[in-house]
Amino acid sequence: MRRCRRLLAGVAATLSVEALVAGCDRAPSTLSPVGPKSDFTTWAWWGLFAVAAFVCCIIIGLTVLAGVVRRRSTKVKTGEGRTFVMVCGVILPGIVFAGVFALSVGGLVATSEPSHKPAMTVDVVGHQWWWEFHYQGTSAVTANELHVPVGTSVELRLRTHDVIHSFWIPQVMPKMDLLPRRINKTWLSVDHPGTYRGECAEYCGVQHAHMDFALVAQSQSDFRSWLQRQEQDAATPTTTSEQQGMQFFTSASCSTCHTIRGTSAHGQLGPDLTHVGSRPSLAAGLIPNDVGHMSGWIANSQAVKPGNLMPPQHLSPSDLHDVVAYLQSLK
Ligand code: HEC
Ligand SMILES: [Cu+2]
Repeated sequence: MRRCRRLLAGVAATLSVEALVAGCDRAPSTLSPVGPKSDFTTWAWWGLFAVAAFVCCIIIGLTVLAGVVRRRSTKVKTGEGRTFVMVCGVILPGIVFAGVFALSVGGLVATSEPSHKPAMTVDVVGHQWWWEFHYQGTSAVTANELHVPVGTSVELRLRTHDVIHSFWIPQVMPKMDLLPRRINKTWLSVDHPGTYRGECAEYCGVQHAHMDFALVAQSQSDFRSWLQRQEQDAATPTTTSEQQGMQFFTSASCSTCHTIRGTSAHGQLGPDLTHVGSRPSLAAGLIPNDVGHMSGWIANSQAVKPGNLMPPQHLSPSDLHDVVAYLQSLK
C-alpha cells in the first residue's frame, strides 16, 4: 500500500514537472518553423531522428535476439563474424554518415542565399547585454526589437561592440556568430506575421542569459508605418512633468550614454531611447515596459540585472517621476 502511494506521488510529481515545462511558453522551438531557413533545420532534425530511431530499434532487436536464441553450434566460422562486423560496423554506418553529411552540406548551400534578392538590410550590433538594430537607408534605430515585413528576404549584417555573441531565432533561422573586427552576413525571411523570440547563443558574460530580443514580423503596410514612426525624431514633451523630465535627461548623465534623436542627447553606450515608450519590454526582454518597472530600472538597474553596464543613478523622487513620464511619452 505504501509502495503504491509512493508510486502515485512519483507520477504526480512527474506530471507537475511536465505541466511546468508545458507552461513554459518562453521557450521557442526549432520544431515549429516559420521561415524557409528554419524549415530545413526542422526537416534535418526529423530526418536524423528517424535514422537514429531506426538504428536504435535494430540494435535493441539484435540484443534481444542474442539473448533468446541459443547458439546451435559452438563452432563459429571466423569468416562469418568478420563479414558481419564489416557490413554492420563499417559499411552501413559509413553509408548513413555519408547521407547525413550530404544532407547537411546540401542544406547549408541551399539556405546560404535567399531565393529573392533581399529587399532591405539591417545592421545588427551585439552589446553586453542587449541588441541594437539599424535599418539601412533610414535613420531608424531600435533596441532589442527587430521588425521585418512578412514574406520578404532581409539581409543582416552582424557585428559586435565588444565580445563574441551569437544571433539566434530558433523558429526562424539558425545561429550566426558576431565576431570582433568582422562583419558576418546572413539573411532571414518569415512566413507568418507574429512575434518570435530571439536570443544570444554564445556565452558573453554575466548577463548572457538576459540578452533576448523580439523579432516582429508584420504585413508590408504595418511595417512601413512602423518604420515611418521610428524614423521620426522623439515626440515633443507636452505636460510640465514631461518637459522637466526631458530637461533632466539632457542635462544629467543619461545623455552621455543614451541618444534621443531630436534632443541634445547623443550618447552611444546604451540603447537609443527615441521611441522607448513604444517598446513592450526593457533590458533585453527582462522586464515589461511600464511606469513601475521603468522607475525601478532607472533608480537601480543593478538590482534588476546585476552587472549590466548602466551604473546606479541617484535621482530625487520627483526627478525620477518626471524622467519616467518623459520616456514613457516617447511612443
Ligand atoms: C554609463 C552609461 C549609462 C548611463 C549614464 C545611463 N544609462 Fe541607461 N542604459 C545603459 C545601458 C548599457 C543600458 C542597457 C542595459 C542592458 O539591457 O543590459 C541602459 C538601459 C536603459 C534603459 C532601458 C532601455 C531598453 O530599451 O531596454 C532605460 C530606460 C535607461 N537606460 C534610462 C536611463 C536614464 C533615465 C539615465 C539617467 C538617469 C540613464 N539611463 C543613464 C547605459 C547608461
Ligand atoms: Cu551572449
